[in-house]
Amino acid sequence: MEVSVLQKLRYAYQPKLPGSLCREPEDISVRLGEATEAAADREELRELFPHTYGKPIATFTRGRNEGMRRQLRVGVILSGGQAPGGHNVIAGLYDGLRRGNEASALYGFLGGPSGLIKNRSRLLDGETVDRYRNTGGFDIIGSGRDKIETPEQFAASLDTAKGLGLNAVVIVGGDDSNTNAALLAEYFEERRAGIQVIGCPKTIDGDLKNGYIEASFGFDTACKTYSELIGNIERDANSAKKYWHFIKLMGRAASHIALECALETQPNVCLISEEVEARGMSLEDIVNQICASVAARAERGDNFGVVLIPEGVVEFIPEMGLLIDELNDILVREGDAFAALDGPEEQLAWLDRKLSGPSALVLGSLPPEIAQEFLMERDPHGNVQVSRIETEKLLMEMARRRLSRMKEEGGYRGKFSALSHFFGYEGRCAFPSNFDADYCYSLGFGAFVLIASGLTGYISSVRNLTAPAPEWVAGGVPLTMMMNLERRRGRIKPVIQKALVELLGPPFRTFARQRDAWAVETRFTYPGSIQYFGPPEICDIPTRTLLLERKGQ
Ligand code: FBP
Repeated sequence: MEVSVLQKLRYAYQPKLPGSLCREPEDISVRLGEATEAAADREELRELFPHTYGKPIATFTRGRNEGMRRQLRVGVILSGGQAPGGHNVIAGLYDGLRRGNEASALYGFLGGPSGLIKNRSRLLDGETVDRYRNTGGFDIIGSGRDKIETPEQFAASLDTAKGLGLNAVVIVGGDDSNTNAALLAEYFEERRAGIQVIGCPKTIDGDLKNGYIEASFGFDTACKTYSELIGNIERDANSAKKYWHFIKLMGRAASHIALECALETQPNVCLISEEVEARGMSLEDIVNQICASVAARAERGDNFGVVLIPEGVVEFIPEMGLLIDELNDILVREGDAFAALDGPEEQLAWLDRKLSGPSALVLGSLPPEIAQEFLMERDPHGNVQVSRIETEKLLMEMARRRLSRMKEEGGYRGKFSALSHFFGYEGRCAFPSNFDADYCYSLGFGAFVLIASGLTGYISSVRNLTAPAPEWVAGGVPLTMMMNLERRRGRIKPVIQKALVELLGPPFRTFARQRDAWAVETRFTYPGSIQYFGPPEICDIPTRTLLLERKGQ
């Protein structure tokens, strides 16, 4: 296999671990705190999780732990979208297991949760793991978005785990996948299967966090990759002085990625979906906001700029959110009738009759190619695939129309030439930054310690992340502690709460204080590329979001 020079050098990188894990395995023990409660809906969750509800928070500390030398068999699943650092979770887990006992074994389930359901796995040996250390991607075993949902799928998962003689399953995923981990842990406990389940917080979207999970892995690297690209575009815009760039950024629901990139690059406009919703902003309000910046800059002779758009924004614009909800309902209820229709025109005409008046109006007002994107297949969790809706093109086109009206009315005298971009997949498999490489390795190693200590229904956690790695605090947080009940696809379900951007939180407030100046002046900043080798102040620096959130505590 040919590898790049960087890949070769990254193989040799030894990720840093929290001090509590830098000991002989039998000297790493677990301190358990008080019993915990769920984030909300406590009584209902206590009933739904009678065997795993309310466990104490676990913190690793120095102390004798004979369990750490046990021979273990563990299976690992990478679930959902790729996020830089997944391979290091596996490397940390593998190294932990083998340091504990040379005879321990790690199986990787292929293609996500379906690997467990369908009994498709491979034994991961040292040589294989070495080929993936400190690299991006999930290709060591692949990933998938299937859910373990039906009684048959739970039973099949148990059969697979028993068949392989597993002591534990580790699920690396976002809020939905860790909800699945909680359900699986409860299912195994109820049946006294003796198989533990541990989760790991993954998602570039950054929305799996709370008082105990400071960040999901992959957010750091993805944001730094996008920020580099945005900075490059800003510099190009400032050099040529002739284009407005409309850049959509990944982040299915929350706008953490857009906000972090804005703090890093100081664009002229950055939409924050949570604010759009809180202020009840319509599509027209958003277009007006963008056009106000374009017109103000044109007055200064600056017919160029950069607009950042979180990909999830469409669902937060009240009239679009309503349209999506109605479409979701109709497509679930009358999916077969819809599928039988002959082509886009017929589909739109059929929907026009089914939708409420306001929603039919919104869908009808969209350019047909964009309207079509709202009808694409939902993901297995029932979510509309926002990464496939070209909001950046929609807003660009609407701004163009609005500006030409403003010109006719004498309110705008500039030139508007615009280009659109979507940065998403470019950032999900980058070589993990040192932060993500260290964080993920620690999460994986921590998952091993939780397993060796006999715990189940926990998510591996590493805290105090803005301090140098030796001062990080590692342990486990009970999954039920992060849960509440929510309506999903018409049914009330236990789920892990998604963390949206807090409009009173330090990252948003820092952005809001400066954005009026950015909208008019050229205050771009150019962060450049991720640095893997060099002084810690450039190589190990966490995201601004994390720094501001930790400072604000
Ligand atoms: P996860 O939450 O599963 O980590 O995935 C996040 C994400 O990258 C979103 O930002 C994006 O909307 C989505 O995945 C794209 O999904 P897909 O890879 O299925 O196209």
